[in-house]
Amino acid sequence: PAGSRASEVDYLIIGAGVCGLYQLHQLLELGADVRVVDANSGLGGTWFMNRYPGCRFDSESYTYQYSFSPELLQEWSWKEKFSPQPETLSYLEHVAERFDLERHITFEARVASATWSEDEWRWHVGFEDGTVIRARFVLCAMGLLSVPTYPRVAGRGSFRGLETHTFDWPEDYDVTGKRVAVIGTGASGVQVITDVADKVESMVVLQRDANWCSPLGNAPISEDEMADLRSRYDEIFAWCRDTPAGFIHRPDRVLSTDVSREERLRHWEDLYANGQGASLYMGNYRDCIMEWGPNQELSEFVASKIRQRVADPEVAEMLIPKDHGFGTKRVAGESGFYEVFNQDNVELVDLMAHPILEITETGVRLDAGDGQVRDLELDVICYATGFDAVTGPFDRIDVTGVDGLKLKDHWRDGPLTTLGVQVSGFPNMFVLVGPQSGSATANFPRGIEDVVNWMTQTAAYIDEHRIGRFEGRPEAELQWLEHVREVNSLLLLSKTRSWFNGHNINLDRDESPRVMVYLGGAPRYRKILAEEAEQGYPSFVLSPVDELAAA
Ligand code: NA7
Repeated sequence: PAGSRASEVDYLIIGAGVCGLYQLHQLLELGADVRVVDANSGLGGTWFMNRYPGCRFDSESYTYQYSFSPELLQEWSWKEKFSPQPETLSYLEHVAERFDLERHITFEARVASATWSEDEWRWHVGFEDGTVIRARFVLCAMGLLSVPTYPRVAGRGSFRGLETHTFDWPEDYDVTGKRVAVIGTGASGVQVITDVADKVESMVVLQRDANWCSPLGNAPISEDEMADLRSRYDEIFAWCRDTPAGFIHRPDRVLSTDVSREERLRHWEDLYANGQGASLYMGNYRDCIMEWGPNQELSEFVASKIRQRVADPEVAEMLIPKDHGFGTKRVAGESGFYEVFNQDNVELVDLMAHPILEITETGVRLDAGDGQVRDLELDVICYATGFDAVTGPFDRIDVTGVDGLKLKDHWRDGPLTTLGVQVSGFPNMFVLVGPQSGSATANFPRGIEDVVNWMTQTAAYIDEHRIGRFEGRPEAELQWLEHVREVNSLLLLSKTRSWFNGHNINLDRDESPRVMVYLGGAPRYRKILAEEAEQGYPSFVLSPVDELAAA
């Protein structure tokens, strides 16, 4: 029955988001004994939680969907090129209904602990309500960005109005006529700021570092366009499979230095005016995201666009990132973000010059300089301050492996994984979404399909060969770390302060980076995983069930 919590299962998937749902479907197809648990009261993960105004894809909608079912592809219609959150959540609910997935999911079940039993070759998964499920295999699909972070400022929680993270935004809250402060200008901040600007009485945007944005190019999808997309899905997914990040955009083989400056600028003008989604940074000359020189020239081009769009030159300068080049951190998609700052009811405050002193009952107290303070009287404080990314969802669970080893301790100096899919010392725990995995940096459904397909093939192998214990080798972990470091170093993305390199809650702003993501590209990652399976899993130690029985 729905909501049941049987105490034994072969495969326990944590998380009913985009990844967990697909893994559930694939394991059911295999005939496996599988259950999904999720802390939320409904499915959808990221798309269940993030209900802030303006929340939508930065990926083209038709590439951000499952590719496994031709029937599903033919029956679903996307309404916008970059789907808003409500439509995306409806899509995931439709998938769950279509494939009868929901009865295998237990909601409002937050995992508190997971303890490996060497005597049983089972995980004992403990929930916040005290119940325990024993599982042969635990599959982690808790998401990359599911633990929100807040500024460490005095008085947080004491505000009498609405004080919320974008992640927890109350869907039915009406901002019309309200006095709002938004802290943070990453992908989420850019969306919420743009959406509410002309509804609110006033908005103060509190910005630490500026972030680069590129025009999203959103528009409705007509029936004819949808019919054309439907007729080309095979071709579209084949194309996405071949691109480094699983997007429709592919870096140009041509280098920026192979063409004249006039041609470069013409190309960039075209991408800026007519491009879509990530085309300006993923579909550009490849050296723009690999070499500082070309990157700087592209950054100057984008900065010139900001100067054209923002009326007040001082505000324009504040909105131009000075600490990093274009595309060296996650670029936010925007639709009229810069024009917001030309509105009389919007003010931009530089937090580096005017830090937050405290949150008060009535708003935010800022350091106004010269020993003065400035009190912002508000109705809403919105933290668009990001997430304890990638490892945060693991840290929240007390994971204990072989000989009492804690995952937190194993990852103290940064994550270590076997090919991004396991952790040595934690047998039978598979990471579908987590550090150093190809799933983490791709267009999400494309990235997770690779990992889930590998996992499903591995589950079939486990069944066929009666494997009871499956554990990554420590030496393979160190080799993987070296490999990831090496491939990541080719991209400027690995050299900036962002959640890609662990510069979130884990790090002080001056500590050395961590290897959180795999930037070697989806085709390469897929090939590595395929070879691993073909060669009988040389990076792992596999023990048949009979060995446990014999012990
Ligand atoms: P991001 O991209 O991590 O952005 C967080 C923003 O919040 C960014 O502007 C940060 O400034 C700012 N921030 C973080 N901490 C603070 C504090 N303490 N004070 C002031 N400002 C702060 O998160 P998003 O939710 O926007 O996007 C996450 C992902 O979702 C994104 O990459 C997409 O894949 C979808 P900073 O630049 O660090 O100075």
